[in-house]
Amino acid sequence: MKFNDLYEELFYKALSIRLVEEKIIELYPTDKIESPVHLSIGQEAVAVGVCQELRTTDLIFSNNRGHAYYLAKGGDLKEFFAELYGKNTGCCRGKGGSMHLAATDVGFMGASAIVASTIPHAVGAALAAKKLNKNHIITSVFGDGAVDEGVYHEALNFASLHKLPIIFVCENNDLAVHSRTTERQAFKILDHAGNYGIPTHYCAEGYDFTEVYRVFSRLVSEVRTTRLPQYIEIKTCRYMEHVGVNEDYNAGYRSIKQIESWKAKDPLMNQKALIDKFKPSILKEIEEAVMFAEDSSWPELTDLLTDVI
Ligand SMILES: Cc1ncc(C[n+]2csc(CCOP(=O)(O)OP(=O)(O)O)c2C)c(N)n1
Ligand SMILES: [Mg+2]
Repeated sequence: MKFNDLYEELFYKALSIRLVEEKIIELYPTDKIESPVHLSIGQEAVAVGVCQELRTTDLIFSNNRGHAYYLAKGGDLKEFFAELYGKNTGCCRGKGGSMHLAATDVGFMGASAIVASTIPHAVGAALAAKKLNKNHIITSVFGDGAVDEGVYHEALNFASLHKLPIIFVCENNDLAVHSRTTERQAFKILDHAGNYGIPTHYCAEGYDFTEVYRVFSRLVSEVRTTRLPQYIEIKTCRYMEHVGVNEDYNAGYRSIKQIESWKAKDPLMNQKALIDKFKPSILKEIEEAVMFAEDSSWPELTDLLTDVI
């Protein structure tokens, strides 16, 4: 695909992720996708803005809301749908499902259903990069809920103490399932991260891929040069329920007004001309990927223990 400028490229990538997840919503009632799905609809711009400046050799570790990062980092779309279908052509041979995607060939090192569990993996990879004198950098993406976990604190301390080339990205949608940060945290996320001696940054415009890109690409350059950790909190908004394919605005834990004000700023809802320009080719690609998943075969029983130990 040829783009007129960076804005178009970022828009195309973000719109692709949104349309992929809308396809998942459409397919889900058929039960062809049996794993739980945590959709990133509303949060795509963060993944796209973060991944744009990263090289294939840079490594990223994500949480269970990982579709957007898998795709933004360059993960294969056919293998994505095949994985969701549990087929042996999936990126994890059908054993990972939606919450455990990986595409190590493009530096998407994996996602995990266990909150905060990939943060120490990312720090370990950063330690390896340092010890082996490599020049790639590591990004660790997690939600505001991961900040509540003990291992998060150990990981930040270790990365700072050992001066590791890592960027921590906190995707703050203000929710861990249904609980707000004010109900869970007696501290401010950035104040607290800063106390570990890591420079901190904030981006309030998580709906705006160009702004995320602008802020994040500076951190990438910084870490490439200094080989020291950086931390960014990016504000965002999850439109759908925590897990599943429905809206849950009537569930009573957040206000619909807040979501509507976010949607009003969302380019993927408002830039009609660009949506019309790109949507047909993206939908074609999605249909091909779904057909690939449908036509692929299941893993054999004899494959049960391959690649898992
Ligand atoms: C260690 C652990 N505790 C609890 C859960 C249940 N759980 C799954 S997702 C989630 C909330 C995560 O919130 P956040 O990290 O902010 O990510 P978000 O869902 O908002 O993207 C919780 C508590 C879990 N999977 N792992
Ligand atoms: Mg959250």
